[in-house]
Amino acid sequence: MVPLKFAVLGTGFWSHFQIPAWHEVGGVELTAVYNRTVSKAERVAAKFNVPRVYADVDELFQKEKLDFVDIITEIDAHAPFVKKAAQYGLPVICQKPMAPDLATAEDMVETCRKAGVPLFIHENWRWQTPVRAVQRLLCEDRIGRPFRARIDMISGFPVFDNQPFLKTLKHFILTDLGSHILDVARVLFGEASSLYCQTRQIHTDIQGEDVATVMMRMGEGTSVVCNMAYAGNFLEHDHFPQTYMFVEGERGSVELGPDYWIRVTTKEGTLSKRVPPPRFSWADPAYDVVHASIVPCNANVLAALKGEGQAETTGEDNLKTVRLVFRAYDSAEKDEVVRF
Ligand code: 89Y
Repeated sequence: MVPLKFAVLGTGFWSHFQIPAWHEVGGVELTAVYNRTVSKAERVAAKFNVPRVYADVDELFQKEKLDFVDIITEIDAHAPFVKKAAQYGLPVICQKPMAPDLATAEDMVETCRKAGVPLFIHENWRWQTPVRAVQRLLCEDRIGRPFRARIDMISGFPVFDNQPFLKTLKHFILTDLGSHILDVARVLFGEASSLYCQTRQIHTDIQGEDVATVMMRMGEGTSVVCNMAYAGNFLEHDHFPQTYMFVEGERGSVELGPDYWIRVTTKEGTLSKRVPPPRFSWADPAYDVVHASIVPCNANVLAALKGEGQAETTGEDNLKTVRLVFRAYDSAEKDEVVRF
């Protein structure tokens, strides 16, 4: 099978994992990279043997024969580059969060729809090994209908060290982490019919909120509370970036705890199982479970690009997550429940 040719726009922190994850999946050939600061693109090209480097996106689109483009730039560049890809009729993958606000995200999806160009969002959290394991348990109806759930991603890890731009975001934790956690909530419990959110800012040297609590009624009525924090404080079970969960169902409960332990409790007792992610040599050990999830996320999008199935995280699907993120800001600002 001829590999699909693609280019990467944006060669920051995330590209160092996204690119080897593509190589892990296989069936693709990275022919060019672009970055505004071209020396950064040159470094990434040398590291991953990419033949061509560009400092001009139009020149890249005109000269390269591509099957798709993968956008891993800063958030504000997502919309202009997605629209440019649509102009060139090129299928496009865009990193989460899709856009800095809801209207821009809606416009991106509409532009691609009108141009007949497939748009996929690189939303990888739902592809984490432990998240898929919880999803399977719920699908197998092991604990009966879930009536309440808690999803926690709370850490003192200095996320700003590797991603300094996060400090400058006016909207921080809900866009950066909420995009993932609210997406996982949708995958496990269905769409939200109501939402209430409170936010806090604990760091004094950042622009946005670093703590968010979101409560939603989801699917057939499950109450879901998502606790998120990057407050920079000290916690006993701080295993960044592991997500913990507790799901109560009519016949039992599921707990996803530290170190990827899942406990399923029913009238038969408690069954424990460890569900660690695969370890890849190119992944940063401090981000293992997240970096490992890039591989199945890319594989799912690639299958859709090859016409072998429907991708989970299309632009249309991700718009539902983006809506939750920005309605959460509305709710926090007005201290009001939002109904969908
Ligand atoms: O940017 C975020 C992501 O997508 O995964 C973890 C992270 O690096 C910090 O929240």
